[in-house]
Amino acid sequence: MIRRLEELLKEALEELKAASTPDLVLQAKGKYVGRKGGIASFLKELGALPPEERKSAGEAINRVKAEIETGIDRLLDGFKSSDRDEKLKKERVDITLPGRRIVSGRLHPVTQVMDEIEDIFLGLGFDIAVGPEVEIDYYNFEALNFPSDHPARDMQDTFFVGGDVLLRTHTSSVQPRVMEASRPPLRVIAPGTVYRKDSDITHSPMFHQVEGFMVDSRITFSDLKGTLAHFLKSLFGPKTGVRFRPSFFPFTEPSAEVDIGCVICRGSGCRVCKGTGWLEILGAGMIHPNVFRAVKYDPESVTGFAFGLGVERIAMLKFGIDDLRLLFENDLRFLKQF
Ligand code: 2NM
Repeated sequence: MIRRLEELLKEALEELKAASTPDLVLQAKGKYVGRKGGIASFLKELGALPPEERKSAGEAINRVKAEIETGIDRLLDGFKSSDRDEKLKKERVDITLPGRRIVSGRLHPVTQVMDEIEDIFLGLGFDIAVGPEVEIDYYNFEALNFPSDHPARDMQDTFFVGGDVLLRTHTSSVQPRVMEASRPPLRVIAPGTVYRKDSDITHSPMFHQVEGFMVDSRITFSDLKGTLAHFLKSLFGPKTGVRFRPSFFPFTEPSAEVDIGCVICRGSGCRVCKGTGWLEILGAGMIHPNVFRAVKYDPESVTGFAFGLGVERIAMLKFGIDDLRLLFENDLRFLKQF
């Protein structure tokens, strides 16, 4: 029996040596150490042996079985790791490949300037108010003391939606809404989009404004001058010159136009300031008594100032943009520069 066992072992090891795939190894496993394999039939023979031989025969069978199983396990492990090696080789990441660049977006220059203006006024204790872009005649004109024959009311300048409904021509329309809904003291700015039937090299039918006002008892023209000078020096630098010229607006009396020293030539005269050394930057004035009457404030006990500015114009001056249309084309080569 021992001799036959050694023969089985030799045959098994030779077969395993020749097994070139995991399937062939498993086939051999069944044939030699499986439930109906060679080792199993030796175990069946044990019962027929005289009792004194059973122990050593049993030990011999187990030794051969273990040896075959060790061979099988070693081969299967080998297949497994060479499988993995091949997989790793195939899936290897080429770390020399340049990465994909992450492109970050940025804010439109008009938005950047709008944010900066809001920050300055927030720093002065102003609130931010918004109102509808589709507005009624009352808030856009009537409550702001525009006479019925004022040229701004002309069909030629205003987009009418129908009847009394129009696209607001300025964010001043927000001011009577705010005043109606609350009482002084008030410090409010209204940033937003406005619409005018105007389209040429220096006018876009849609543009952006920030308008603001301050109302309390005893607000004076000095408050207007101090506030706006501080605002313009914050926006364009502390050395910026500021001057006030008399002007006219329906909703303010007296009214002023405010200039800054030219940020392009610093006052020596250039194309942008038309040789004057000054740039018109905003309009302002003391709120007209009729505006207060429209919102049921007593013009005898409250006063206030108001101002308005165009954001595109300020963005152009701040960034040195010489063509308004660049702000509306959304050409990434342009927008990337800010
Ligand atoms: C400007 C110029 C002057 C203005 C007036 C008001 C209101 F509603 F309070 F009366 N809001 N904005 C105003 C005054 C706007 O823009 C050039």
